Amino acid sequence: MDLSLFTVSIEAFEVVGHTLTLGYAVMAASLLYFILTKNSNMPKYRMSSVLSVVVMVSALLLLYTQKQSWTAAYAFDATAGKYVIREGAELFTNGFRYLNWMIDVPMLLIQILFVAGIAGVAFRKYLFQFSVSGVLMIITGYIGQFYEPGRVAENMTAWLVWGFISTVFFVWVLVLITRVIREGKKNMAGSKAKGIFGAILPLFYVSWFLYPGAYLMPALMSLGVVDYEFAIVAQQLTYTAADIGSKVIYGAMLNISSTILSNEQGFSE
Ligand code: RET
Repeated sequence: MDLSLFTVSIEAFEVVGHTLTLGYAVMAASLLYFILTKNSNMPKYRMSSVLSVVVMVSALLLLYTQKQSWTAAYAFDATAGKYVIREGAELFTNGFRYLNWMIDVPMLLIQILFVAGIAGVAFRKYLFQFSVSGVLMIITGYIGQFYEPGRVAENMTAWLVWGFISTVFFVWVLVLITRVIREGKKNMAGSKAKGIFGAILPLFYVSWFLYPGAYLMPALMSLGVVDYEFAIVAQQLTYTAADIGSKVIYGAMLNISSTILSNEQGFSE
């Protein structure tokens, strides 16, 4: 295997390191935000904040290990003036992310049900469908990423087929979330929370689509459009932006909606 193909410039190495650090710093700060604002909401909405806390802790740990894994995988080569894969060390992998999503994806999908005011049979139905579609989307994508172009076990067909199966479950998630947000807006008729709650839909679409986008990036490298360094930097930047959107901004919008709804129902801390 020609390791010289897998070199990264000093700038690229640092940008990825800084981005991953920013990622876990944001999760740490947001963890405090969700804990400290939980009681501004009526008890019936608080489970949404609790689930944001679960998501923050799990993402914080993941992004921290992701940063450690990045630093451990490369060594500086003074002759070349670049970072090269450190022989004998573990390779940098995105695999841990997928396992983190297995926890976070169902939590993120379920937390909105509390704010949308979905209860009873409908709640149980969404809980079940969100868990099944979310987990299957991640497991199939996890299998696919082992075959990612640029990896030792690279296999374009297997990578695309598993990615496609995962996309089918992703479409199911999108159908469900669109329905939940529509029902939530109906339940918020006449409330000031409706606007911000409704704005979650475009945020959701943009931030969740970034994940399959990042999955596809190594293909650009295989096709010769970009090099290894560009693909890996773009992928980590995309994942970080997606993580901040889908976990932190999403959670904050749910929290603000809950606080407005609580105040309108006469609740004060
Ligand atoms: C994969 C594989 C390729 C096809 C598709 C994917 C979708 C991933 C998504 C992940 C969302 C993750 C979130 C994590 C938050 O913690 C698995 C990359 C469609 C949508 C929101």
